[in-house]
Amino acid sequence: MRRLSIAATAALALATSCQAANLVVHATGGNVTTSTMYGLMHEDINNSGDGGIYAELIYNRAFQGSDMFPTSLDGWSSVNGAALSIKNSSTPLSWALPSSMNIAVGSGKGQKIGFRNGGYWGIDVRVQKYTGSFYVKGSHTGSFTASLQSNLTGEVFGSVDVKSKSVEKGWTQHEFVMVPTKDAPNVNNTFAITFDPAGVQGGSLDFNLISLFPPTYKNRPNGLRPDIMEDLAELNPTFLRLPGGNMLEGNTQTNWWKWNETIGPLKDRPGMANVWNYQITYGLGLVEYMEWCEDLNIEPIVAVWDGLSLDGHFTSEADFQPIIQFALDEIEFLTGDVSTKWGAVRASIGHPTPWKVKYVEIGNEDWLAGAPAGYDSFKAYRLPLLIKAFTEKYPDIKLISSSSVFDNITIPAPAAGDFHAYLTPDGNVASFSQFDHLTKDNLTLIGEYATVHPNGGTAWEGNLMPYPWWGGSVSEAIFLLGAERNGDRVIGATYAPGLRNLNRWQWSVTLMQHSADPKQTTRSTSWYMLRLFGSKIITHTRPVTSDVSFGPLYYVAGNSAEGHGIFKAAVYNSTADIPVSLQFEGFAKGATAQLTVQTGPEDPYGYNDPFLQNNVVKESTITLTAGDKGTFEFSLPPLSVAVLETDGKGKTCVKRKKRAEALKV
Ligand SMILES: *[C@@H]1O[C@H](CO)[C@@H](O)[C@H](O)[C@H]1NC(C)=O
Ligand SMILES: *[C@@H]1O[C@H](CO)[C@@H](O)[C@H](O)[C@H]1NC(C)=O
Ligand SMILES: *[C@@H]1O[C@H](CO)[C@@H](O)[C@H](O)[C@H]1NC(C)=O
Ligand SMILES: *[C@@H]1O[C@H](CO)[C@@H](O)[C@H](O)[C@H]1NC(C)=O
Ligand SMILES: *[C@@H]1O[C@H](CO)[C@@H](O)[C@H](O)[C@H]1NC(C)=O
Ligand SMILES: *[C@@H]1O[C@H](CO)[C@@H](O)[C@H](O)[C@H]1NC(C)=O
Ligand SMILES: *[C@@H]1O[C@H](CO)[C@@H](O)[C@H](O)[C@H]1NC(C)=O
Ligand SMILES: *[C@@H]1O[C@H](CO)[C@@H](O)[C@H](O)[C@H]1NC(C)=O
Ligand SMILES: CC(=O)N[C@H]1CO[C@H](CO)[C@@H](O)[C@@H]1O
Repeated sequence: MRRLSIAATAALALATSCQAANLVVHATGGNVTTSTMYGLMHEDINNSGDGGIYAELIYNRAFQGSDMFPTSLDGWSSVNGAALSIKNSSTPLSWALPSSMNIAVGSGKGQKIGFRNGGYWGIDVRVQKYTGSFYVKGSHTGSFTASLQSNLTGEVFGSVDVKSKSVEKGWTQHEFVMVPTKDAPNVNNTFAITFDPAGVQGGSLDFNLISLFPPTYKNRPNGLRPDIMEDLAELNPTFLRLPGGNMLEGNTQTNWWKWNETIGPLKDRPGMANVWNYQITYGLGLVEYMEWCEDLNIEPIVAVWDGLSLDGHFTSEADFQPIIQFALDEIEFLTGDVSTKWGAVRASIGHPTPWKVKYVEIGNEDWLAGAPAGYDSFKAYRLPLLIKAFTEKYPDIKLISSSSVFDNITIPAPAAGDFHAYLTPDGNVASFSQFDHLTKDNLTLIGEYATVHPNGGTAWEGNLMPYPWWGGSVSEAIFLLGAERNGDRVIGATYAPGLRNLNRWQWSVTLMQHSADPKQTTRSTSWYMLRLFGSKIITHTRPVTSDVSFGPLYYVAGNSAEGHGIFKAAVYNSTADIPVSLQFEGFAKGATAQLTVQTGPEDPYGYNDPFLQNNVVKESTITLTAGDKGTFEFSLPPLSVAVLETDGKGKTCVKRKKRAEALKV
């Protein structure tokens, strides 16, 4: 990995870096923004869904498999000599879960036998309520013992007896609640189910869908991990792009994310061969994504499949009608009232009240897989036909094409685009003015961005950096300032991907990292930068006049919904502090503002390390009082990110002007 220190190279640019900036934020002009700027994106990439935000603790809970990832006993091991095997029963639990685990009683006498599971690289055991269930088939009298114990010492932290209802013919579900009596000192624990072999008639029992949940965010059944959700909530996000990027597309024309198979009881969800090298359960399904949005009070951006898979194949025009119908049905499922076909299905699984969907995205990165033929088919019929169908049936939904005007496409009205940017720090900064060229007719989402390579390390095949790093995060801030300056034309921006399990991953640079151990849930440097930028929403941009051009200081200014003045800035490629004199037109001497400044470690490549549990981002907030003409004086250090908000006092004439403006509208 090449390391071109940002601070060191910046010395060359020193000549301009000490210059003070005198900025005037005008009280009129500018544009109303979409005010959805900072969002979230979820991609089920290397156990960020299963084993990540989805709180299920049991690994391979239902023996789901595919041609790519054959059904296996991965994650399971025997207790006291029970013989475990995969069985495809002639009476499976469901069409979706054809395989189950057979436990042959064998010769073990007197001792309880059974099986254990080590979770997704461990299980966090604490004195809290665990909710579990499992299906059994086979004649068994007596009880099952569900327990959590250390895999290192054998110490049992919690256990519960569940009376057997199991019979020879047919599957019965057993449910239980367990509260361990002690916190485990580490995550090296297993969950086990054991039973007395003497109670078994017929030599064996079949088990399937063995599930265990810790408490979830807002106590949702089949819900999400509270610590990760709390960290996401703290970002004050406005939307979630779901269900993902590449995962939506799938690997082939038969293996893609089928929303209709991700809903309803878990036993009706077959799962899929994920594009990131593992089978997913579909436990985190369409409804769970909507509940995620509901719980964070954010807008879903629902991406629908548009016929392209990652192997480059795409649906022909002759066969395209079912693809359109499938996408329309998905939105009917979400938004239709109970008298519609799919609205009734939604009601039947416990959600009679329709959700609201404001944005639908068509496909994912259609410019990439199978290009140029795939992209040509997108431009020729896949995109236009879907736009036409949605415009007719759902005229109020804002449509987003998976490619943007920066990807060589003229997007048919009224759709917007989606631009993805994985750049170097210098690349981010160079993109600062990119969105200035959009017109009101070319709105765009920035559906994915992240700094993944250091400067000079631009080869896509090259190693990604191990984690987001502070210099990269500052450059992302500048990229985002460029987007916010055009907040009337940029719908929003979302860092991608969001999460990475430290035990299994192939994309290292993610907003957060996690493992079974909540102590390792890590807020990256970019997470801190985004928390600061997301904490203040500019609902109206304002023109700024300045006596210096952009660089090394970059900024945007505007108003919040309450009419407070907001100024966001970042400093890149400077070795000296930059004195800033910031005047908000219409503010008087004595007005006050809060200024929060973030700086990083001396080494711009410093990062937040889940194994050290450190935080390299320093943040401080001070109150400033305006001098003459309502001017705030402060200075911003090299590689810093800052947000200033006036407290709204001392701006009487702005209020009058705003009122006059409002009347004009
Ligand atoms: C407002 O939008 C127009 C284009 O629609 C743009 O030219 C202008 O720079 C914007 N003003 C601000 C302050 O962002
Ligand atoms: C069970 O069925 C799956 C396909 O659903 C197949 O891949 C697997 O080989 C079968 N296993 C056994 C033990 O028959
Ligand atoms: C439990 O410990 C054994 C060896 O002590 C190891 O082989 C096994 O992988 C561990 N299981 C889990 C789930 O950690
Ligand atoms: C405990 O579990 C962690 C996480 O899975 C693993 O990295 C570690 O090797 C385990 N320790 C022992 C002693 O098994
Ligand atoms: C879900 O929809 C796909 C595409 O129309 C279809 O092939 C599949 O059979 C459906 N699944 C179920 C369970 O109905
Ligand atoms: C842009 O798209 C058009 C139409 O699909 C194609 O003919 C042209 O080659 C493309 N240009 C570039 C630079 O990709
Ligand atoms: C930062 O400074 C270095 C050295 O002068 C220069 O190569 C690089 O282009 C600068 N980056 C930006 C984004 O201005
Ligand atoms: C996840 O990431 C690792 C590490 O890059 C990679 O080797 C692996 O193929 C990915 N998938 C699985 C299932 O481990
Ligand atoms: C590249 C592109 O799609 N540009 C479009 C932006 O919007 C204007 C106005 O609708 C179109 O004329 C352009 O083609």
